[in-house]
Amino acid sequence: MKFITWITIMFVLLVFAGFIYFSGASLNQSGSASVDSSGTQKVVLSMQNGNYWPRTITVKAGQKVSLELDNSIQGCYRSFNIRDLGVSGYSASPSQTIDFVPQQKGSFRFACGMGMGYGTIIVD
Ligand SMILES: [Cu+2]
Repeated sequence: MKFITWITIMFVLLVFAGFIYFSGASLNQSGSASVDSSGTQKVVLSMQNGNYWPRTITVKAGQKVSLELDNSIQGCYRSFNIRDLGVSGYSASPSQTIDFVPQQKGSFRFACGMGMGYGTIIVD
């Protein structure tokens, strides 16, 4: 085989390995809230592979959380519940955020209205 063929094969393998590495990394990434000037923790959820993404969000206790469900989220997934924190809301559009102040530290399950979409919120 010609040298140039080997170079091409190596290059393709490298790009492929890089793709696997980075797609894996982004799937494992968990969402942290960004905090605005008023101290509100902003979290944006979207939809990926039939569930919320990111699947794990981390917030601080005692500080307001403003949760946005972006345009990729449809139907029943727009109702958002964290039962153990007493949060139950419906967002008709992304601008209608679900706001709450998590007081209790711990790891809690969040879910849509019927429980098909779910994830974990870590309050610390
Ligand atoms: Cu649902």
